Amino acid sequence: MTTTTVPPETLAARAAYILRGNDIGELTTAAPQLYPHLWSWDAAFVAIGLATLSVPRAIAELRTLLRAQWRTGMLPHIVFGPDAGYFPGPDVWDCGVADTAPAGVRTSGICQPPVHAIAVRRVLDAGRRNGGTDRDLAETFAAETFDQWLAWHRWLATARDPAGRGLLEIYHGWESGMDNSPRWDQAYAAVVPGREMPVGRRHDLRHVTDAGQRPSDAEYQRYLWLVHQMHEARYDDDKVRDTVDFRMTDVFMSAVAALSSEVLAEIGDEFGRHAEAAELRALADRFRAGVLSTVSPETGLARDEDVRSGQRVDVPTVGGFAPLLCGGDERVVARQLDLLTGPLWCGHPALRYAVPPSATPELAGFQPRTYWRGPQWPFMNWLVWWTLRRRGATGLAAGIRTEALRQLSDLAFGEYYEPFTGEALGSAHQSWTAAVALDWLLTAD
Ligand code: 9WN
Repeated sequence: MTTTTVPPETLAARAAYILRGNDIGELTTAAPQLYPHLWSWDAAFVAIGLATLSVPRAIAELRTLLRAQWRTGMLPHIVFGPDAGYFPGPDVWDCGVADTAPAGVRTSGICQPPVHAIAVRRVLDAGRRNGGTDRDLAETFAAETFDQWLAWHRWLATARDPAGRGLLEIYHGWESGMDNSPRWDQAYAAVVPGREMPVGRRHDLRHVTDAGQRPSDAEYQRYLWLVHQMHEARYDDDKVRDTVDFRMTDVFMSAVAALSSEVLAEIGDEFGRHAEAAELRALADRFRAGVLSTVSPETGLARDEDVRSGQRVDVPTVGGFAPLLCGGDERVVARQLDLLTGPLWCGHPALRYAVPPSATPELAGFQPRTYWRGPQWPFMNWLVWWTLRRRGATGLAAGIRTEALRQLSDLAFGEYYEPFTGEALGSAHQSWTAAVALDWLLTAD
């Protein structure tokens, strides 16, 4: 059945064309102009989309990310390609000051949510479905790289959850992938740059139709100050934790870690890595318990915490749906499903498409055109769809898929969308947007 206003084959062909166009060899840029490099969690979704076209190419994308793995196990949030057009670029990050940075590749010094095991699962499934060489390549890839993904999860569990609370800490809003979400406003308000930061070097504002779609210069002052502080600490995990002015637990990242640890455990079992699979399941339990411990009895949403003050953040953003991703308590999940479909979220009467906005339209300070302060993000729709299906909520998942594809039928493949009008915003031809469309349209299960 056609679920879009353009034929699905047109949408798929266009999405494939965009991914191909953003492919610069060993990496697919997150977007052609705004983001001319590889971003960690984008690369996972990109690989999921690429797997529908070419299993070897999907594997190559993930291998590029893995080549940039730090000796600690961290997967960096950016792997820089040859293009100079992004700020802050490799000169600002200057990761050579760190003892543990990888050799021969330029990266940033922070991380992003660990969605990668889902990509490995999807690539493996695609290879097995196709059979022949694709199966061999995908199985070899999963077996060969298992230890690297495991190292990544172990690093998160130790460096980012030092007290074993089941809640991952982040030291920059960029690490959440939801850079200027209202989730972080309180924390950023307390970040006072010690000197003027070079925001004049920003490239991003040249690539959007109006500056209001991006974070402000005042926000960038703080973003750059935190990078400066991490650089001063030589990106040493312990030193960064003790010195940086932003130290938050991130419930959404913790839920992603629980989900991915569970997925990686399944892969481990398939390849006879039973001890490691058990370790990963224990991690999944730990992160799940951590996320559930933050759920507000009043709102039903999970809450981040300022580690220094112990203060919880009661701001209704999509991050609060962390328990939907990781599960663990049927009553909490049932309440979240009601919330998600209700009038504050996907069922809000003014939404053009019934997919989750990045913040509820009822939030004071909701901004429908600004980045993580209101717009809907297609990759997020895919992640919610995938986890809902995994948890058996197939009807609801199908509804999200239908609405998300309708939203993409303008063929712009926007970075994010204005929730009331459906206008594509931010970058056009965003890779992970094209990738999730391909997966929805070309993968049968
Ligand atoms: C900073 C690439 C990335 C995404 C993030 C999104 C945005 C970068 C930026 O773009 O962040 O990392 O410059 O705004 O917030 O989720 O991975 O698409």
